[in-house]
Amino acid sequence: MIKLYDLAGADENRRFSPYCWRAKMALAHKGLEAVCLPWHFTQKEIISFSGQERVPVLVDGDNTVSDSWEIAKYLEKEYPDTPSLKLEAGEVLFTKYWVETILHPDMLQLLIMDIYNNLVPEDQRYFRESREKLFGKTLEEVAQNREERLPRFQKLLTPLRITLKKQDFVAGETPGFSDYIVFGAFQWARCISAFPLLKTDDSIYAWREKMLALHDGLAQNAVGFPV
Ligand SMILES: N[C@@H](CCC(=O)N[C@@H](CS)C(=O)NCC(=O)O)C(=O)O
Repeated sequence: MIKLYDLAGADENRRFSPYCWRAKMALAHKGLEAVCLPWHFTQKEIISFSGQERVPVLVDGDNTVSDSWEIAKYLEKEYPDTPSLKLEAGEVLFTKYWVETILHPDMLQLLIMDIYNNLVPEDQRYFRESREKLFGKTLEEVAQNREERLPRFQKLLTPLRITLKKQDFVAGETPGFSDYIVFGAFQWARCISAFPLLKTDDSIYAWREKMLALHDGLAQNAVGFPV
């Protein structure tokens, strides 16, 4: 059975990493079963065999693959007879870097206290120290007045919003890895925070509903907040 090391909160069933969600959705897309092992930020030694310190880490027989993008490429190569993640479209890379450099950093600032509040105590210490260093201010300062920053975040989503008015999925008529990349961000929010990021009449909200329902409601059924 494939194993996936998956970031967990103080509640071991709260699995909120956007990158791990990419991998879990990709596995489900291909109909591959995997056991998702809970992992905490500070349990670096548990994944040291992978030669790096982040999750997701996938273990498939003798093969160990870390990094969600490498995992997607690995699954395409090793399981060619399963539904494609449509990685060959060059735009997937654009989606990846847009999400990682624009969407995630903004979202992190909106969610930062919710993330902190849902971690085990050792991870709280680590998260506070590492993220306060990153931002040059306290977590509380980063989180201040988030309601006021929501319109800016909404504006950031405009290209995605228009695209999803014109087509069902980011990848076109059917979902692909680019959908999982974007969805990972929204599922991160949904698993960790009750703060609503999307309005119900938004095309992104409608798309997220479809994504939640995919693969027998894999993401819908995850521990989180139904916002
Ligand atoms: N480029 C990696 C990024 C993975 C990543 O940053 N994972 C986070 C969890 S969301 C992590 O393990 N962080 C460990 C840390 O901050 O120490 C990927 O695409 O998988």
